[in-house]
Amino acid sequence: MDIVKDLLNGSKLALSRTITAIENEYEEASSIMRELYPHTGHAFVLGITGPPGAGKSTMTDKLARAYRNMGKTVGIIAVDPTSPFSGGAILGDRIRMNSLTLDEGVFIRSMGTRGSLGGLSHKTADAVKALDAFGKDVIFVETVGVGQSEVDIVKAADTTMVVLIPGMGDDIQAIKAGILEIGDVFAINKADHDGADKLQAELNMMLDLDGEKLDWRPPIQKVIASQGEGINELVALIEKHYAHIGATGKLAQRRHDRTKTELLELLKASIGSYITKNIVKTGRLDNCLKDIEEHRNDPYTIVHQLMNELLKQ
Ligand SMILES: Nc1nc2c(ncn2[C@@H]2O[C@H](COP(=O)(O)OP(=O)(O)O)[C@@H](O)[C@H]2O)c(=O)[nH]1
Ligand SMILES: [Mg+2]
Repeated sequence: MDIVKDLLNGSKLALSRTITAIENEYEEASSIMRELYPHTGHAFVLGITGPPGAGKSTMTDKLARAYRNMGKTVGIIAVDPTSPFSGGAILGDRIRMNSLTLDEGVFIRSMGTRGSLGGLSHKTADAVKALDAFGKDVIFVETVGVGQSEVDIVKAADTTMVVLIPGMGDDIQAIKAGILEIGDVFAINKADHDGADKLQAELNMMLDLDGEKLDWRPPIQKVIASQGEGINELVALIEKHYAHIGATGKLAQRRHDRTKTELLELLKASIGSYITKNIVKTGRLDNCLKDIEEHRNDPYTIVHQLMNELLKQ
């Protein structure tokens, strides 16, 4: 396909169109992904999550610049499950990441909600693959972390950074359930505000209680993203984690698990669309239902028959 050839040759327009196709579930998206797949698997994917307004975009901007200074190319996907906007620009993020828009080595894309959240995490994963095939060295996936479904979005990441801010009070208990488990590195942003040390102490206590990650105790870094303070230290911790999972085989394991989940989900989606197309839309489901309701047949026999037909195809 021409679009794939162009993307692999470095066309930002082709990359942009590919992500649009993924986002809108255009027919061609799966053929594009098929051809891109052999070119993926090179990028380091960093997930960035945390409550709204924590400074994730500000931090992404600073981190991206730090990686650019290290000579790496950067792709950024800002996913906002709460935003109706998609297809290009969430204005606030654009402004926050202003310094990057003129840099040829940076590609920024926002994705908003369209369809289910589960769909969004699958689309995010494909968008990451497109950026990977395009040749980006580092890919940031920024998303609001408030619920489990949003957390699924950052599962596409090799390393996940959780951004917290002081003044959340008792909310820290609520956060514990959701995003504490997924953090490989913690950033306490807005350290210019009161309460950063208190939050750090609380967080340290919680992380010490968490026995699961024995071979990696997630470090905590205080940051003032708006002033670029603590950013280099944060990069060092992120790189340290990446090196750690590489050396211990955890990176391979994470990618293996991710591929497995993806494969299963694709398979389920494919069977689901077979059912929609051949059984629901043709009116067969309604006919079967009628047979069941009038006791000419039962659900078990019908499912057995339909499955046999599907398997013969
Ligand atoms: N005081 C202070 N404000 C910050 C800091 N980092 C970001 N902000 C501000 O916090 C607001 C939200 O930032 P944004 O990056 O959009 O947060 P996001 O919703 O997590 O992406 C913006 O007005 C930023 O300028 C910081 O370190 N200190
Ligand atoms: Mg943001």
